[in-house]
Amino acid sequence: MFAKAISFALLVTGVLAAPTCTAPEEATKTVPLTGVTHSVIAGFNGLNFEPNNVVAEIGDVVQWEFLPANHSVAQSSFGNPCQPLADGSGFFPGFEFAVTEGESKNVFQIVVESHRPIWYYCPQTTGNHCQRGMVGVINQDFNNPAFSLARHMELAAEADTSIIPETIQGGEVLVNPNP
Ligand SMILES: *[C@@H]1O[C@H](CO)[C@@H](O)[C@H](O)[C@H]1NC(C)=O
Ligand SMILES: [Cu+2]
Repeated sequence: MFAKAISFALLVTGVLAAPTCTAPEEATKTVPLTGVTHSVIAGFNGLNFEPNNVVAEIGDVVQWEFLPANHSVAQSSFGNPCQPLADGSGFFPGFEFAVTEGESKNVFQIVVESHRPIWYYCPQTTGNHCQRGMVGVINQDFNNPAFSLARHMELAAEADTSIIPETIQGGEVLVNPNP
């Protein structure tokens, strides 16, 4: 009752003006959180994710923050760098981080749920961000040079097209704590 009354009050006062923000407690967390957050800056020094190579434990959060331009982030696979996962899964928060100065008012977070490599790209097709190097990885297999980030970037550079995922899904969009 009480909670309902509160959310109704928030609704009528317009506090929920940013409908894309999911409250943390609403997220489905399948692994216990470690409390560690890895920040990745999209658009740092041009068409880059910085760092583009994150090593994370299960339960760590990876958080993307967005510098000026109109970047996003979408999960891909090692062999197909500039397109979403073939089975329709994978995260993509949409294009809602465009900003002309400072950092975007929102950030995007995922929780790392395994040690398997997670490949991702910026799906901004205007300007071919993916092909030009805007790709990254979480937990690449350092013992397997055939699946390195360097090789992935080569494949990205050769990609004929970059694809904007159709579905917004996965992860969480949150208000940037340090805009
Ligand atoms: C950002 O890019 C997307 C995809 O190209 C586009 O649909 C959207 O209109 C752009 N937003 C702004 C504010 O430029
Ligand atoms: Cu981009």
